[in-house]
Amino acid sequence: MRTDSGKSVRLVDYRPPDYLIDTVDLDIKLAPRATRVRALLALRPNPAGRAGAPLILDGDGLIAETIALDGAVLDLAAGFATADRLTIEAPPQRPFSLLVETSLDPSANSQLMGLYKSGSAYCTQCEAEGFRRITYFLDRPDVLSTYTVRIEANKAEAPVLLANGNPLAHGDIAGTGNHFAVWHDPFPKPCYLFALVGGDLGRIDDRFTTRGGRSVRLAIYVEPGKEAQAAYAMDALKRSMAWDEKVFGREYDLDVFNIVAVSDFNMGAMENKGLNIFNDKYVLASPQTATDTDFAGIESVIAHEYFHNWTGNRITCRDWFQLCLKEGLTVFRDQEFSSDERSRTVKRITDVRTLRSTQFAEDAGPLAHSVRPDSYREINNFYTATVYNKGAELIRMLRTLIGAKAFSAGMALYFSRCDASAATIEDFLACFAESAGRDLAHFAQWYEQAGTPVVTASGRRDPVSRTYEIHLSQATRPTPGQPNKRPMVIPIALGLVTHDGGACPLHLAPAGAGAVSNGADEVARGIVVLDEAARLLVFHQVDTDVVPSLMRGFSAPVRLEVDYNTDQLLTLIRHDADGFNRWQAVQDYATRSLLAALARLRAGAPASEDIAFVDALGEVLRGAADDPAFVAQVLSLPGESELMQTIGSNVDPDAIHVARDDLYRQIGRRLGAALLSIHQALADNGPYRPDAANAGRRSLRNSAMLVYAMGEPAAGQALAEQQFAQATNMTDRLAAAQVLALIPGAARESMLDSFYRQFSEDPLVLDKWLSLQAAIPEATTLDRVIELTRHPAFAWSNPNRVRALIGTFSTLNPTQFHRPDGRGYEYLIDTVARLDDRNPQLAARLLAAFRSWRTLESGRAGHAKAALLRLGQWPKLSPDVSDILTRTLADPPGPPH
Ligand code: B3K
Ligand code: ZN
Repeated sequence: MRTDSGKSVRLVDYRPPDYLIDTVDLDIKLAPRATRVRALLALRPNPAGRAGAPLILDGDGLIAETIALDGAVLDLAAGFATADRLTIEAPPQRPFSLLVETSLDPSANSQLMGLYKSGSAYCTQCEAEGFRRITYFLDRPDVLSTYTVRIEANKAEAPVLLANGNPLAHGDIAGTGNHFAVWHDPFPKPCYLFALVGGDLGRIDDRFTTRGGRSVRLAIYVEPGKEAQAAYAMDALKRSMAWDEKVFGREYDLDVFNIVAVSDFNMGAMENKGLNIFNDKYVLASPQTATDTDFAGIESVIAHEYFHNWTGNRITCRDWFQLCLKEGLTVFRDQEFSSDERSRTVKRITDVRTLRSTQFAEDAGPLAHSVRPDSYREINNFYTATVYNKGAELIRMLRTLIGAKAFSAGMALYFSRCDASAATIEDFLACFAESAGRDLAHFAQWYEQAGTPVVTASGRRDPVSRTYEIHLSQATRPTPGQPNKRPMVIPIALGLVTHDGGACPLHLAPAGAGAVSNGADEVARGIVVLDEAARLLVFHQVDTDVVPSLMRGFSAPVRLEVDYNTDQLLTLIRHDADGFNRWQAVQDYATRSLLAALARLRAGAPASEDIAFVDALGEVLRGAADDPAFVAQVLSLPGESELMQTIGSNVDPDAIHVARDDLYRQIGRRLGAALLSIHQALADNGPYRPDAANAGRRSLRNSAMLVYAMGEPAAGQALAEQQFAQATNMTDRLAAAQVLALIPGAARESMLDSFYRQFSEDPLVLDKWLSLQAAIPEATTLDRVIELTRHPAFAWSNPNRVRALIGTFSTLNPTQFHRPDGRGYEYLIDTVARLDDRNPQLAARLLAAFRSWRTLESGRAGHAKAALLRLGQWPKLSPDVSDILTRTLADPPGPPH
């Protein structure tokens, strides 16, 4: 394991590389314990670098066997090649070659970075800094090289040999049992996009003809026997390729596109040029093993990695500070793809739920950072919800601000101007400033300033002047390193909704002195822009009482606070033309009801029913037939983690859980008959299909069952038992299991037994079985989790297993992770410490579950702090864990000055 230097890398220190590497010839002989890597690099001084500078190549745990400069072998005894660097003090100031031979042990690579073995297959992961674990290199994204890769391996052990680009040659090596394959990638790329795979894999094939007539051979490689489970991924790939041509004008550029699914993988997938490597969770699916959510996840990750071919690979990042240039943009692209393939409103709702529960939480705590950070100690810790999900929101806001037409023109300009380069956020924004003819300097602050702005709005109608006034203001709380916040550019999509369901046309008065005026084009599109601390909007010709519907479609990543009364919320729930805001109004109403219940709980006052809220929900339920997937979202109350943030300080997770359960119980009781009839009416008949319409019906049916069971436990249990026994697909089976898991007793244990027996051969399904148990909100769960780590279904070496069990416990089971006795924290700290040696990236991810510890009530906060301090005493921590720990414990930012 690398030790922590404690040093930060800073954006302001960026300098172009002193040397460039034009071509890389790799010759790799795979063997489980001693893989030989021969790298021939064609180097030259970079005209933009410092003349005569030493050449310093990065390494990480390398053992050099031979090094030759321009063919002359250098004496390794001179000590210029250490485990983590190769230094040539005075390299030639003309093109020269460097030959490096290293020897690796893929079987011992438990970090899953560099070249490692997953099961019996060899595979690689190089982003962000894994290539330096294979050979010495300028391991930075602004060094672009053309790669030719020869792989040799025992033919029986690894009949499949893959690398980036197009296949050039392959053949047997007589008398050795070995064979080889040569691959060439004509597109210059940074080394983080390098990949190779060797193994005994099954595959499915297909073809895609691009708009320009290129016939591309597609293949997905999986563990032998699982080929049929890759069909949906292949379908998603072809749809992604067609969509990127249609919507962004992007065509694929190689003769082949290969995807390989492996079971040991630190994240979802990796976009290596022409050879995407996937966590098998995002490839394998069958109706019996995968839920509708899994199918949707596969569709979006397949699309995401494919879309990286242009946003990430053809145009890459100059340095890791620009990570959002590829990630935020590519998330935006995959969100748009899924919106077009499925329901746009429902997709938006689920994306915003994710943003609020992950990114808003990150932004409100010690790990807050800007979308483009300005310093890092360990880059792997910056693959965050802020870079990815908030990064995507910034692209969406940009499109909202400048309009779809200027946005597409800006994208087209970006693709043509920045192709084959390593670009920055400034390069990207310049294209849109040009296409829209606008200065985007103020907008660019979204990339620099961390924290979630709070927008406050209040409205009032004056019947005499027939005007409606909206006072808008914004403020952002301090975040680490940023005590003083500036106002941001916030596009607010809005409408005025009348109580009988009409829409009032928007006649916005010209802005008064000192205010920023709104472009007529924006108002016509229903957009106003708040770019100062406060703004007063005056709408004319408002002849009837209206309710402002603000931030339609969630037009900016902010928290909106509006002083609606319940009548106004009901008007929005009934009549808002914007589906997102109809859903949001229910969420707001529910939050209000839950906060009131919490206040009563704190005051020791008796619980009371919120009949008005439940009846409002009942009204939405009556329209269930029109849009089941939407109604399922309406039935799902704000999550516990979201409520913890809304409360913000002195948080008691148990009280939140009690209040939320109680509201569900009220809904289940009062609307029981309606819920039950929805469950019956939507009973599946016909073969399983994963498309949005079918999935939407299942989602409403299963939400109805869950809420019904909250209100009527005995009848609900019977219903769930029956559904569990009769289910013909995993969506329905797991939904029933989730209901049963909440009810203590023999039925639960027998369900778990039967689930295990049925799927004991399928690790991805057993992950669901582990998660089901880790999420039980009962005091015995921690012991159950500890017990399960000794179960044959569990393995510390596999990130999916660890996340399914420990990740679920620490992030999706708030009452038990935040046990009042602190044992949940102690356990997570022990786990992080034990995993750190083996897989620091995974350990650091788990540790991030502590990010909201300061918002907890003092007893829990004290236990959390003690556990974190104990980890600090550990003799040796990786840079990954040490970085998260230091930031989590740092003093909170002071008030603005
Ligand atoms: N680019 C990769 C993530 C790499 C993470 C490195 N720690 C997957 C993706 O975002 O597409
Ligand atoms: Zn990505």
